[in-house]
Amino acid sequence: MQETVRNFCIISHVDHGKSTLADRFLELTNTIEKRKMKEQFLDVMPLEREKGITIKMQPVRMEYQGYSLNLIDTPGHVDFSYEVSRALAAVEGAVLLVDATKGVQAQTLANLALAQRQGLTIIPAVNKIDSPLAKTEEVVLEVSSLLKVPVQDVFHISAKEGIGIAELLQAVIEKVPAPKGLKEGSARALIFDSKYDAFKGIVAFLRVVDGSFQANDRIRFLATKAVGAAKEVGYFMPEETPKDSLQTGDIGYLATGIKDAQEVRIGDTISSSKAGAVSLPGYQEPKPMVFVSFYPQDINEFDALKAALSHLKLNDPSFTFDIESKEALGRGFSCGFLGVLHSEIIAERIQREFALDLVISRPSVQFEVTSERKEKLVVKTATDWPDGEKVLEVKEPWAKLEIIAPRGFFPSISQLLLNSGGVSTGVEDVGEEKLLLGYEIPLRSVIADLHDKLKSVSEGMASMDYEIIDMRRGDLIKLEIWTAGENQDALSVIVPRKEAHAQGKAIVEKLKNILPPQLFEVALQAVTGGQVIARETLKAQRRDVTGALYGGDVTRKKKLLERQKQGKKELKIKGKVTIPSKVFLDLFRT
Ligand SMILES: Nc1nc2c(ncn2[C@@H]2O[C@H](COP(=O)(O)OP(=O)(O)OP(=O)(O)O)[C@@H](O)[C@H]2O)c(=O)[nH]1
Ligand SMILES: [Mg+2]
Repeated sequence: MQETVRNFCIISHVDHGKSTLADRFLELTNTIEKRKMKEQFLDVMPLEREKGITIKMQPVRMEYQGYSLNLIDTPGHVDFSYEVSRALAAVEGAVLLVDATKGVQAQTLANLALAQRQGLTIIPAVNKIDSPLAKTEEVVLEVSSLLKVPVQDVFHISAKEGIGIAELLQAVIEKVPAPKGLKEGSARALIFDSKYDAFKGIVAFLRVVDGSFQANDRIRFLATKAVGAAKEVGYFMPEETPKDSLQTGDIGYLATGIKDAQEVRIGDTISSSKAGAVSLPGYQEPKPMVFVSFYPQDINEFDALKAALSHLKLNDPSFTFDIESKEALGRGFSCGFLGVLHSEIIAERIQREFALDLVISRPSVQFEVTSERKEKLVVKTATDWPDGEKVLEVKEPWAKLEIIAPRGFFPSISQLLLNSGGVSTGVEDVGEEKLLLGYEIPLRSVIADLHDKLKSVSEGMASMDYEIIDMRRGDLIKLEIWTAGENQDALSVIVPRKEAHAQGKAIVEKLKNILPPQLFEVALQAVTGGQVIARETLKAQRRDVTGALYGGDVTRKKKLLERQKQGKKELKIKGKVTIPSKVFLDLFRT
């Protein structure tokens, strides 16, 4: 029954209590048995539970007072805002949650803007009112002025203590409109997420817009032109529970039986008609801006890594991967991500879910390099740098950064941003106590731990959100690391000219400490434009060639040492250092 369906999601800044609120809704509606309940129930991935953050959106259907309530819990971290935007396209309303101890923060604004752009009904609620640190009245005022609604319209809740939960759900039923859409005629549904299942094939997460889908229905994918049959349809309860059909306005899943990731795409429309169906507006695929190379530690596992990346992409279309190879590391992938945490999560998932050990490069941005001979070159890793050619211009991505912080931290935050190459674009008031600081800054500085630094200069009180604006000229050069006179290109990095010396020094020093001892002396050099700018020496290790000799045969001992000396000399000439993958691992770890 379309009239009794309500589709909504919970959005907020990271950690404001979305998943905990979802727990209370699941309890109130008896969707989960009491004895099975656990904190942040919808954070089903082990990685989410360990890190205490939501990474994937999670839909769940609840039956309550004659209504079918489809809730989608969303992540709050800035790297996962593509998840949020996909969830928002599947619903009519959003509960905007704001932590009473923190107030409005950067992703509160960003996610609210996304929801408003979708034209959703927004229901504001201030959470954690039980906390001794709660500044409930102040935060309610902040939220009411942000949304331009009366203070009475802002709900006061505690997701932890279960205060105000039934009233909030009642408001969802009353305020969020029932889904529109045509009951009769050909069926259309938006694929807002998907995952791979060894038995069911690719499972598409659907928002049915028009008509209905039954098991065994013939289906068509409008963008990819693939065809198939619905193997199974059902609801998220929250585990996949088969049903006879998915009705107009429903959120549920459809198992496609299809195994080829190219055929089932998030954002595509599934239709039941033979011809003529019009595609639903899909999603603007986000452009990855942070690049990290993944290499299998065991070079024989290249194909396994490729399969793992393909499977994960079904569950997260926002990262990209392209084959690359480096002499020292073999074949691997240059992968594009929406942020550093995003890259760490995918790397972790590969290691856990597919049992593959990886060598992971440092995150980098994508540069545009114009050299004398070539037109314009896209440089994702230092290996792509046009060696031996004159570089005329380098451009790098810049971001627009928004920081929300209590007034008192203004000086220390300004200093931090100045040191990171940021340019102030303005300051606005957010309520009485806080400021919204605008900056433009190289993305390179944002991904180099800016968030952690911001937290530390603001005692954890400041929050930030960023988005890419354009490419700008920068004074950047390639920094090479040489061992025994040989360029180890896998270790090259692109750095601002004025930081080259400090970074080069830091790398060779670290390399000296982690490189296993060699039989000959090894020069470790940082080189830019053919010039050595920093140097360390790894002393030769004297292997105990005489150890196996007992007694006092001095002449033999001498002879052996002599031979070793000679051997070393030869090694020094043709000496080649093979860097084990463990060293790359240690070196890339920040
Ligand atoms: N005191 C108090 N703590 C709460 C309340 N609601 C949630 N928390 C705590 O806040 C922390 C974050 O809660 P989550 O539910 O994981 O927050 P979230 O918004 O889902 O976080 P992300 O999904 O990572 O953005 C947890 O430690 C919760 O126990 C509340 O009403 N009162
Ligand atoms: Mg959560």
